[in-house]
Amino acid sequence: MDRRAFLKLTAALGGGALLASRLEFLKRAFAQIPGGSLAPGDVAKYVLPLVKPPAMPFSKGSNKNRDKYKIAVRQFTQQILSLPHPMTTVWSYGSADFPGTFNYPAFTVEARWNRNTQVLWMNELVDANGNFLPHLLSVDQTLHWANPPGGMAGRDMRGFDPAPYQGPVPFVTHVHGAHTTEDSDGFAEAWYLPNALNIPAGYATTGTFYDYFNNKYAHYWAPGTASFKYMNDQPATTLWYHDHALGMTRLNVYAGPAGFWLIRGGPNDLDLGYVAPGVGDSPLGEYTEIPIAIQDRSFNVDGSLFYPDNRAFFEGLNVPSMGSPYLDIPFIPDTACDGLPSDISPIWNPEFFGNMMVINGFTWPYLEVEQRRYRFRFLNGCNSRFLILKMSNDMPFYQIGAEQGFLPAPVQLNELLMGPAERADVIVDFTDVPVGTEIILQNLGPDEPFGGGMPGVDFDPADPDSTGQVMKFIVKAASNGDPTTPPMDLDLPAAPSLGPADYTRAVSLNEADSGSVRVSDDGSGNIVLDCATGEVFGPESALLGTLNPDGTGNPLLWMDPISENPALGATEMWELHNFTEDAHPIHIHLVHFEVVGRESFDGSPSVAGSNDPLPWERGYKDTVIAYPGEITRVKALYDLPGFYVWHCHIVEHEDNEMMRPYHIGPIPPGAPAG
Ligand SMILES: [Cu+2]
Repeated sequence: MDRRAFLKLTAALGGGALLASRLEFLKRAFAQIPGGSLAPGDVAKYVLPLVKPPAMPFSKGSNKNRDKYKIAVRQFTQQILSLPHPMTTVWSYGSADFPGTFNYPAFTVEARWNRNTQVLWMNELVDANGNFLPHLLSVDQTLHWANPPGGMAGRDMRGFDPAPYQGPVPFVTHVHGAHTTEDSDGFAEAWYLPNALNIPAGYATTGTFYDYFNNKYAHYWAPGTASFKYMNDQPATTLWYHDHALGMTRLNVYAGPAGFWLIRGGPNDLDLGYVAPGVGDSPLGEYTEIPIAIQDRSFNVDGSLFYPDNRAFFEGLNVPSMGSPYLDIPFIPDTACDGLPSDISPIWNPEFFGNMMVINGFTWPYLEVEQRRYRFRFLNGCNSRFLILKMSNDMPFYQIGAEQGFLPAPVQLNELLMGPAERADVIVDFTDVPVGTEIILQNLGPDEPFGGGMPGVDFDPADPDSTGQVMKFIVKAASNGDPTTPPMDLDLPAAPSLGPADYTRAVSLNEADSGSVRVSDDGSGNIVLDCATGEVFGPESALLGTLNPDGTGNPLLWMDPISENPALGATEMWELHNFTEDAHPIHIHLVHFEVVGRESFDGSPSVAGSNDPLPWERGYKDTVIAYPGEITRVKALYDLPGFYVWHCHIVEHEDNEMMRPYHIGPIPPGAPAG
């Protein structure tokens, strides 16, 4: 029995059997991935040009020491689907001083190495009258979430109202991969509501850690805002910014707000001679350096974003177009088996896979490229989906950088594997491609959770008619000479390696099934409560944790005391033990880490293809794929004191316990966590 089959069998003893049968069911029942009322086949591909997000303009107050921005998140409509489909209501960021800068995805923050960026982040999810706007999507109040209705005593706790939350939206922005002090990191409990006129009485308007940081550092943040400072004192690289509010990141990010944050200059940068859009440049102009955010989304025929509003969707049940079968189990706060309360959230879905590809805010765009080289900074901005990018004509990518800077040397690749939140800085050379050639950027990753392995061998690749296509390149003649260097000739200025670790820390990735809901198929395909003979329903959540002395995982909740407490200035090796049956992209805030290698529990070779770091993992990273049944080792310097988080970047997992706070240095007495 191979290891993958073994994992499947062991998983079948828990909730995995239901999951497996669900996937089989979906494959039988659908020609394509279920989503909203708009079918992907009804959206024309390659009719919209790729948008190249221009640079975010400065606000007043910038000086020779610091760039200053006022960046608000607002609600607006944007044409995302190909015509004649309607516009989509989305959220995104823009400069509060320049109304024309609001766009999904957001304009790019261009930061200079070692130069401070000060951002006043403004939650402006309000209507024209100053009243709050409710969420575009269904917020599950039964997760451990921000919970403003809980008031000061009940904020940042689990709620018990199974109805979708209709109140003002908590929001806090995190610059993913930024090296910042704790108060500027966007800690999940540092959220704040918009400064709306009609906040219901008794609601908490700020998260626990917003108040903690505001008081500790005497920030005097105005209501509905937080001012964060970024030092940009890290190797030049591709970061991105997005929401991080507790228990609702999946929804806040899916609604649109995200943008690139590029750091340029310093000892670990190289002027490669490519041209990126600047402040005031046209998003449809011609550039040779282009950030490309890839996101899967589903839509309804009215143009609105579709995201599931019930757990049954995940099970492949209660899909309106299919009638029955249905999912009939008790959810929180109802009573389940043995007189125990149900622990299954009614709305949350364990993963979500959109059925259309949205690239820089357009469905399946095209890009005209000249016969020359281009630098693309790819971001996997999907909620759950792992991407395997490939050019339809088999032309290579030359990867030069990962999340935290340049690789030690360029790597030629025919496929780019990217977990959620990973970035790949690549050069593509169209010089010798004949004029008129059309190349599809394909996706061979699965339309379901990823566990490693090869498309077509270990899993079915994405639907070739929809999510298997990303965008199209159309080659035209060069208008000028190409001043850039052939990629394999580049001498990259990668940052030096870390020294040996001072401390090795074992942590775990776990999945939990229900403790009180047991179910069976009633013979008609319906899944119903069956306390007497049913099997355990799952998954209930995914959890990080520590390792028990016997080598098993010790799952911990978000609210459990801090267990990862590196000394200030320590270099630590973290060993990520993945006890689940899926791969998880693990992100550690603040630090840039080296991938040291992988080791399977049973001694077989890593499903990654090598136990050594893969060639594109040899630069610094901030997000790493931890494969099932394996230990993944990462080493980093923990060099600033304070509270940070580490989490899975499958944002559905992150929102339901697959995130833990950690603290560097002694935990201050009286701090709200520890
Ligand atoms: Cu995960």
